[in-house]
Amino acid sequence: MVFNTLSTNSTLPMSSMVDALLKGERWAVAKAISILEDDGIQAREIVEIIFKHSGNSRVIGVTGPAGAGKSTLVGKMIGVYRARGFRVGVLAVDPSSSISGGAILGDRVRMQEHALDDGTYIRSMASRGASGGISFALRDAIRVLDVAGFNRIIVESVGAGQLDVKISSIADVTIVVLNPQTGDSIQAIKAGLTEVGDIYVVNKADISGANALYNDIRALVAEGRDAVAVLKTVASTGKGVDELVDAIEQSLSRKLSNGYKEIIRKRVESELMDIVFNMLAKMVKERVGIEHEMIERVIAKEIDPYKAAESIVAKVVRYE
Ligand SMILES: Nc1nc2c(ncn2[C@@H]2O[C@H](COP(=O)(O)OP(=O)(O)OP(=O)(O)O)[C@@H](O)[C@H]2O)c(=O)[nH]1
Ligand SMILES: [Mg+2]
Repeated sequence: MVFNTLSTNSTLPMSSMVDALLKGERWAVAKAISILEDDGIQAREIVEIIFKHSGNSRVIGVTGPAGAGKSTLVGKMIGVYRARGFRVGVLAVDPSSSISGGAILGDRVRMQEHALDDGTYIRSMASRGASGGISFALRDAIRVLDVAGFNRIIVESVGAGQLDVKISSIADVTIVVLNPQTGDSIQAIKAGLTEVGDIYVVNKADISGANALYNDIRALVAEGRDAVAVLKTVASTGKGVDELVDAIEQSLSRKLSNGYKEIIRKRVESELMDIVFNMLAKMVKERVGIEHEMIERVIAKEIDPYKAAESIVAKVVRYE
């Protein structure tokens, strides 16, 4: 089944693309991620083939409020990592891109000095339409970059509620970027970002208010958590980015030598749970649907919504 053609307008076999992917060829990376975003049968085939080769790269999540300077910072991180001999993949998760392409363009511009470097691959990802949620395509795109030899993979996402939590469950190290300009920085921290970050970055340290924010964050994250770093950067000039990469690498080695198996176990559990929920949701939608009659019965108060849902679920799932 592995040797199907890639698409109707391409005669290239899947095996050639995967061979090229394992050699780190960019066109194959691009093609594979596009197939994943399309979410068809070929997406499953790619994962089936590459999965056993994956797991060699470390994933760095970069999150925080809009405009914090994440993309600028990631651009500078690429430079530091390249200078240290790493190959860097960047996935910019862009939840708004279905509405506007502006953010994607902005990211490209900010990171474009690396666009011609073979050791760097930058890609914006829109959320996957039909099956809901970016996490499936994102996890698999990380695997694609991983097997293509990008040994540091940076995932940028706007800190907007649930997605932050997802990023921290996918990334090995999570960086929360804040800045003194946006008044929502402390709000963001109070809203739960304190639990997800391994490293907090006060970016735009060149503007006033940076020290106060730095002190606030230190006070907030210090409570009850070990090994959390708080750093200041000026992403636009690169100041502090070497130190940030040091902190990331320290955090990675600490995790790898202490409790990493448990992290992986939890990550696999949460991925399986996501896939199972998604499969069940699809089965309900495609095979059963919600019958008109059932809706009428709920409206008529003949049956409560939970009883109605139970009878629908029972049509799909039979307990063994
Ligand atoms: N003064 C100053 N400006 C910065 C710094 N870093 C980034 N900026 C500016 O802040 C603006 C937003 O930067 P981005 O890198 O696009 O921020 P972002 O967090 O990726 O934004 P979204 O992806 O839209 O959430 C840009 O105009 C940058 O030039 C910094 O350290 N100091
Ligand atoms: Mg950005």
